Amino acid sequence: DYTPQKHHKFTFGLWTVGNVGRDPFGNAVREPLAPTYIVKKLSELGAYGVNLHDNDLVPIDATAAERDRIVAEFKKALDDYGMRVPMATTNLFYDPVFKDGAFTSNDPKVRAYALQKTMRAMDLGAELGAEVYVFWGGREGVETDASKDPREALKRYRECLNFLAEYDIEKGYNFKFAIEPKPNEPRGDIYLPVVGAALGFIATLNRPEKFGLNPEYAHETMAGLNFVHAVAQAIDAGKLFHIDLNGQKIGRYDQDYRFGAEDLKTNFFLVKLLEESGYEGMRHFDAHAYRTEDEEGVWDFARGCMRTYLILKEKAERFNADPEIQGLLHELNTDSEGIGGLIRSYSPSNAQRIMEMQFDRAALGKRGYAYEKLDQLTMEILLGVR
Ligand code: 3MF
Ligand code: MG
Ligand code: MG
Ligand code: MG
Repeated sequence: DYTPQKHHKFTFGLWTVGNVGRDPFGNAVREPLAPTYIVKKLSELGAYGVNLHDNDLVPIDATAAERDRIVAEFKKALDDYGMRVPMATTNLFYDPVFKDGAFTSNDPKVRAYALQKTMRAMDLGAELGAEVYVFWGGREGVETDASKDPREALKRYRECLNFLAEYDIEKGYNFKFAIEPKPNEPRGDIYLPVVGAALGFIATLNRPEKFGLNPEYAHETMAGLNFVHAVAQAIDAGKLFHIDLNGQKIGRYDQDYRFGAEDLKTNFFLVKLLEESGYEGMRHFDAHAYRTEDEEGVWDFARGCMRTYLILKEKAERFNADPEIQGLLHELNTDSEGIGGLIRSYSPSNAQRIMEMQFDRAALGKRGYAYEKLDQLTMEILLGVR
């Protein structure tokens, strides 16, 4: 039974199931869905919560009174349907004011406006009970490097994030700030293009402990990278604060397909990694239905994301319980002579013993690792014949 339950911690953005199918070559193909209706539908499908940009809920030009009315209605829907808002973020990319970036714009007025908009959106996120606050720098980039020195851009980016960390502390919000890297689109190049770049940047902030990552499958995959390795590095650094799950082909435009729709094997190892790592955050889907779909197709899409995750989770359990696979893995990881212990940490005596070892290089080079067998057994689990 692959029925999603609240305890699975599945979340969707309002902007995901609410996506109306606009693309650079064509207009909307679906009617917008009211946020309160999305809350109801997702709850019925078994999701835990819904995430949002400020303007997914409150229009950018809303008056204070309109804002309060919209937020009150939305909170009522959350209560009525037992839904939470675990993550909030700022739309710093849609309005023309951000065409040269938000925190990295050449215009200091735009940078100040971006800070104001983010502080207000943090107030909103805190009011809705969000614990994670995401920074996707969608417009933080360039088409031409003639326009700004990338070192200056990083300096501005850092100043703004440092500023917002202090705002968070002063207000007592205690958000976990999660940076979401992306290599390009909508800018020709976006700063902090991949997970590794963001990890390096976090170390230069005033309060690195407040910052972590929100890696997205599509974004690392657009760059042709192995998403499982990126997530593993974030976990290894204690920085996996959130995750954006979806589907994407390498080398294409930003597709945001249903989770698991592309590269089943990578997604299998991704789910296995998340489940085995002790990651306790949300399983968030940042994706949307194909443009061919009507509203029914949107809910098929949402169901599909969660169902595929649960199927892959079960496949991971099957992988772990498979005697032949486990036998191969056991053989690969045996260390009958205790050599691994010598490598684990440097000491003069460990160095001495390694220096004195006689290696049969030819024999070591002839060894077969049986990865063909291992991968085929994995494939057979995924293909449902094992
Ligand atoms: C774009 C994205 C964004 C971010 C969002 C913050 C609109 O490719 O992935 O979605 O995820 O802004 O979470
Ligand atoms: Mg994305
Ligand atoms: Mg995307
Ligand atoms: Mg995303």
